[in-house]
Amino acid sequence: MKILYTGFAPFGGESVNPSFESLRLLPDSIAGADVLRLELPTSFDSAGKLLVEGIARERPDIVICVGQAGGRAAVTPEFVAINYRSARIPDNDGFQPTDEPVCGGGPVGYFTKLPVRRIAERCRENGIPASVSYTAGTYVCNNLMYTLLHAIETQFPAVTGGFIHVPYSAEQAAPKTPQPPSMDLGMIAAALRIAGEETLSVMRENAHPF
Ligand code: PCA
Repeated sequence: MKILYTGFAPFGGESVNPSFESLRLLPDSIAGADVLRLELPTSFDSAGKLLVEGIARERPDIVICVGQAGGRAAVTPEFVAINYRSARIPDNDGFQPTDEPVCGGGPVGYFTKLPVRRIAERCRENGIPASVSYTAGTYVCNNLMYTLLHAIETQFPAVTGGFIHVPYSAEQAAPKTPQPPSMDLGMIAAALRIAGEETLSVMRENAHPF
C-alpha cells in the first residue's frame, strides 16, 4: 500500500506553509504503507495537473491533500468539495478567478472518501484539537480537493482520497499581531499520521468511510 500526501508551497505573503512543512515530519511508513510526499504550487491551474500526474505516476492507494487554513484553531478534515471557485487574493501565478466552476459540466460537489469523523475523533482522543469541516472555502484548496475527487471518480476509481486543512504553525503565528490560533508542526504531523492510519484501517475493514 502507498499513501501520497501533498502539501502546498507558501502563499499570501507567508514564508512557509505548514501543510508541507508538517509532511517532512511524517515517518516513511505508516501501518505498513509507504509514505510519499509531493509539494504543490499554490496555483489554481498547476496544482491539480501536478496532482493528477503524480497519481498516474505513483499509483497510490490513498491520497491525502493538505492545506493551510490560517485562523482555524484545529485540524479540520474536509467533508465536501464544491464545483465553484472565487479568490479573495490572486494565487501564486497572479490568477484570481471570480464566480467560476472548477470543472465546467462537473457535478455540483463531491463528498470526501476519507473517514473524516473517525480521523477527527482519534485526533481528539490523542489530545489534538480536530473537527470535521463542511467547507473547504472557494480558493486553491477547494479547487484541488474537487480536482482530486473528480479524478478519482473519472480516472482512478480504486483510490481513496480527500483533503485536510491545518492551522498556522506556531512559528508563523508568533510574529503576527494579534496572534492567530496555531499548532505545533509535530502535532499537525501526528494528526496527518492518524489520518493515514484510520484510512488504512477503514480500507482493510472494507467499511464505509463515514
Ligand atoms: N491554503 C489555501 C491554498 C493553499 C493553502 O495551503 C486554501 O485554503 O485554499
